[in-house]
Amino acid sequence: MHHVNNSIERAENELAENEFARDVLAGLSADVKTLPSRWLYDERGSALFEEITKLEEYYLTRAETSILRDRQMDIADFVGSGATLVEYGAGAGVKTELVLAGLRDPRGYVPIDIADTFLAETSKRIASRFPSLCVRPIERNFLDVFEVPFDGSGAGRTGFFPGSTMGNLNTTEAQTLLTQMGRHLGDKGRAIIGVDLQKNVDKLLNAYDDSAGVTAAFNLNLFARINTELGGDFRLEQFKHVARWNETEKAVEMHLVSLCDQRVTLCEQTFHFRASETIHTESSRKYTVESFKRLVHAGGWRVAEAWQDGDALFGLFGLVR
Ligand code: AVI
Repeated sequence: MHHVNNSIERAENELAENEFARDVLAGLSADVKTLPSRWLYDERGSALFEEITKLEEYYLTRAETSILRDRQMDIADFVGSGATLVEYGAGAGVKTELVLAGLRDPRGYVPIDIADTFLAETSKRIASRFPSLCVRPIERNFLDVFEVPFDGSGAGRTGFFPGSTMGNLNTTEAQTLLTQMGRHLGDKGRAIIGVDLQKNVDKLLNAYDDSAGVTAAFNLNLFARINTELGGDFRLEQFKHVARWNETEKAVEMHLVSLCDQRVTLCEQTFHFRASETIHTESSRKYTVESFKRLVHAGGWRVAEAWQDGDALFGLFGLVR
């Protein structure tokens, strides 16, 4: 049995690696080079992101946490009693505990995450803190299409998608997710989504190019990962992290800029980088209350509540169908 499990695990790893290789080869072959941001989160990338959330310049996590604290009772009223919380991209689940602690008689918690270690740890911690809660983890990429097997009537299902991760999705991905959430949570379903708000561009750019260089390390780690996992020969010191504001997209973009004319080989293919050429690695879209309303409307939802922190940096929205 152990032997079978090991080979299934190996096959799964190979599949995931191929997907990574496919994305990297396609992204670096394009005229305008890009790499999908989801590959930023290997073990080191996830640890660096954790560090980012504690930086002075990265106000997002603090602002959202303050809303969850200050509005704990309003959130509980919005969700209602006897609810099941379905979390999309659960991660470490710290914010979840704040929500669950405020809810009246919560019945279930369904964390959905592709990172199995996070998922197992979070599920265990939450189950021991809230012993009466039925915890049912689902190991999936929340952008895939899948079903959520619910117990009972399905009353009181509430989706939870904090952290402004919505901002990292392009419009099609965001619509697909909102539609899928509608299907999972039902006609009476509700959702709580946190997104970063538009503001002074310097403040935005500082949050994505901190003085300690943690975000730069987070971005450059993508090349380190390609070197380790795909046998690449990127010289990290020949690239530089840059954060840019894209006014049309209303997004902060992370790029890696080539500091000289150079070639990089991986998976037996060679790629040419001109001096100053950039590789786009992530977009973080920023919303206004109005633009967020339009986004969710197109995905079959309506904004019923709009909460903000005291400095109006971050928005937490309560959605109904
Ligand atoms: C995970 N996500 C919401 C972060 C963001 O703000 O877009 C990722 C990040 N990238 C650079 N710093 C943080």
